[in-house]
Amino acid sequence: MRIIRVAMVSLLLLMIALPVYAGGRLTLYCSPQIDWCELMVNEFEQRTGIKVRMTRKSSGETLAQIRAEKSNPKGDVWWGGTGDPHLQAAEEGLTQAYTSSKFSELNDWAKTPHKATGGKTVGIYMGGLGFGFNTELLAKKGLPEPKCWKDLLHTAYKGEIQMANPNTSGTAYTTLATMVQLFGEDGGFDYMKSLHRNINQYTKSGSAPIKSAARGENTIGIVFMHDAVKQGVKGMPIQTVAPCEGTGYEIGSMSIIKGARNLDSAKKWVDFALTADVQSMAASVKSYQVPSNKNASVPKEAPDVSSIKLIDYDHAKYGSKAVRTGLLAKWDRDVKVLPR
Ligand code: S7P
Repeated sequence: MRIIRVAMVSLLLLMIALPVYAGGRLTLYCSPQIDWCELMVNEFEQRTGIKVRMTRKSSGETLAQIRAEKSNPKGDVWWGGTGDPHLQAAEEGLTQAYTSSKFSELNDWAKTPHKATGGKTVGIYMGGLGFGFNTELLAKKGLPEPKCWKDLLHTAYKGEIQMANPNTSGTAYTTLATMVQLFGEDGGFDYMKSLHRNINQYTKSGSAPIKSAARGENTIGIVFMHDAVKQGVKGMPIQTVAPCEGTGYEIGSMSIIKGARNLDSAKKWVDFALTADVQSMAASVKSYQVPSNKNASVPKEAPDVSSIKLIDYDHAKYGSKAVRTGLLAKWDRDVKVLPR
C-alpha cells in the first residue's frame, strides 16, 4: 500500500514538473543588466517551455569562464555583453556558427560580426560610450560640468571618477580601445595614465560606476550612455554626457558556446533573442540600447546615436585576440600599478 502511495506521489510530482521541462533545458551566460536577463529568461521559458539556468557576469569575466570550461563546456549560450570579447571567443574557437531565420531582419551593423566570424556571433544591440555625473554632488563640490573626455583629466576631479577594470568589464575595455582610437596608442595610454590619478575605484562591473553615482557615493561614472540614462529615468540626479571629441560604441552580441549540451535550445534562444517584439521589451526594464532587429522599436529614451559623434570603431581589430590581450596587458603593466 505504501509503495503504491509513494508511486502515485512520484507520478504526480512528475506530471507537475513535466510542462516546465518538456521543452528541454538551457544554460545561459548573461552579460547585460540583471533585470533584463531575468525578463528574457521568464519570457523564453513561457514561450518555449524550456527551463533556463542563468548566471549573470560581466563580459570579460564570461569570456574567462567559457575559456576555463573549454574542455568541458557547461554553458549553452552567451547572451549580451560588448562584442569585442565575443569576437575573441570566436577566434579562440570557443563558440560555434549558427544563422538564425531572423538574420535577414537585422541592421547591417549587427550582421557584420556574424560575417566576420563565419556565423559564430551576431549583434543584438548597439550603444555609445560616454559618462554620467551626479548633478547634486557636482554642484555641492563646486565642480565644473565635464563635457569632453579631456575634461576628466582636470585635477579638480581627483578621486571623483569611477570606471570598471577593462579585464573584467566590456564597458571599460571599450573605454580603453576608444582612447587608443581617438588619441593613438601612445596618446591613449597617456590619457589612461592621467585619468588614473582621478579614479577612486576600478569596479568589476561596467555599470557599477553610474549606480554608485546615483546613490551619491561617487561623482562621475564612465559607462555606456544608456546605462546613465537608465539612472536618470529612475529619478536619480544623473546627467548623461556624449563627449565632445567623439566616442566609441559597442555592438552588444550573442554567441552559442562550442560543445553546447543543449544545442537545440541554444538555437531557439538565438531565434527568440533576435525577434522584434522580444527586443522591444528591453525598454520595459529601462534598457535603452538600440535593438538590432530593424522591426523592433527603438526606445525614445535611447541616446540618439545619429546626433552623437561616433568614431569608426574598428571592432575586428579591437576584438582580435592579439590586440585585446595586448592592450589589457599593457594597461595592467603601465596604468593600474601607478600610484594615485
Ligand atoms: O548594462 C548594459 C550593458 O552596458 O552591460 C553590458 C556590459 O558589457 C556588461 O557589463 P560589463 O561592462 O561589466 O561587461 C553592455 O553590453 C550593455 O550595454
